[in-house]
Amino acid sequence: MNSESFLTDFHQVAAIGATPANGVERQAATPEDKEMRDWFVAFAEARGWSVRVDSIGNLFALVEWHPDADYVLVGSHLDSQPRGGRFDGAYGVIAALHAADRLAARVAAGEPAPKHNLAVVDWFNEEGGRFPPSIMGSSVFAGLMDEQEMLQVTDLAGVTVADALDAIGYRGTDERPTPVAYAEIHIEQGPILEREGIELGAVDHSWYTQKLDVEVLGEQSHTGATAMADRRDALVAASKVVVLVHDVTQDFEPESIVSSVGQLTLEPNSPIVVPRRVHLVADLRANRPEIVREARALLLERIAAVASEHDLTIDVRDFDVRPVQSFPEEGLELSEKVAAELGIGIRRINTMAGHDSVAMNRIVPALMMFIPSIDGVSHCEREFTSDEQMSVGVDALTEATWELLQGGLDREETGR
Ligand code: HGY
Ligand code: MN
Ligand code: MN
Repeated sequence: MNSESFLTDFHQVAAIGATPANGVERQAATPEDKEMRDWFVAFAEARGWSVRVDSIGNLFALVEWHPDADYVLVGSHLDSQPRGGRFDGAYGVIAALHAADRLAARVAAGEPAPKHNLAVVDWFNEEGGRFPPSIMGSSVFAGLMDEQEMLQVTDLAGVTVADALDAIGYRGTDERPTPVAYAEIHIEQGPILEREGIELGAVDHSWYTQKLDVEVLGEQSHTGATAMADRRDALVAASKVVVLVHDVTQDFEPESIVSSVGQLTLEPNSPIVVPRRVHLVADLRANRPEIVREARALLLERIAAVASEHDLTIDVRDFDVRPVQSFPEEGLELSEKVAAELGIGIRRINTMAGHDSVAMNRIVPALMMFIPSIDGVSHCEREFTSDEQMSVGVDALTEATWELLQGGLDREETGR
């Protein structure tokens, strides 16, 4: 198998949910997500691989050499952010399918069958744009989130995860493949590999991450007939909270913490009514947990001052808290060995973005690799990685997966 067939598939799939400026709109459990999943199923079935869908919508293609062996899982996610990039997640799933194709052909051509079976996975709702929190399907699979609770999460239109999965026909009942190890390749979504001219990243740690769910409760009144002193304007207070979330990063070392408010809803959202309620979500991340915890404490203090200044209530709730994940040393060394054998450059690198590997590393040894992002941008239509860079990644993922299939990250090897 050469990279041509991977590249043909990647560029063909990029047309699904394509937006005018080369991005994609494929939010979780939308018709476009269904189209991506149908493509995944067709790829697997054309090769005689069996397909399973579990009860939170995770989708698996099984390459089985032994009837009762357990599985190395390899994959990523096919859902995207609104008007997102065509590489985030989809690259890792298509690369995993092609790695599996190459390895199945290698065994069919006479190579002894490996110790474990292989399962390629498309994790449901990694992005968490339509249905927060993110990394949902793999976190339910790993037992980190409650499935029944996640099935009842609703989008802004009040549609539940359960109904949305039913609507696209991907709310399954199949048994989950038993994992022994996990591998994922993904675009870096940052500037380091491109800046240093290095083809691969071996992900060693993930950043500490949490969300703040903020509800600002003021009082509705007439924008034209209410004296300024009598207003309890939820949007003015919420706007100050948004700026506080941004400015708190200035209390710390540059680039040691990142924060944003990415979602805000307003009620009643009428041009001549003083807003009574604003709901917003803040995202806080740092390379060390204590930085996020300190920023959170500063924000709670400052938000309380805004509430009293405007005589209204502001409730703040922690959610989607993700501890730092350290990926096993054996996996990092395995990636470095594969890179050396392929003659490609590699360096160890943190991930600031969350990934399904962060959930999977909680239950089995996980290995994550990055390929460069041009200009380091992601979650936007400008997201880009070249064919050459993607092809190098497919080669590396293929060989790393082959090592895992031989038992390269089995527990006795990693002592976990
Ligand atoms: O949460 C994340 O960082 C991922 O992009 N969903
Ligand atoms: Mn992703
Ligand atoms: Mn993403």
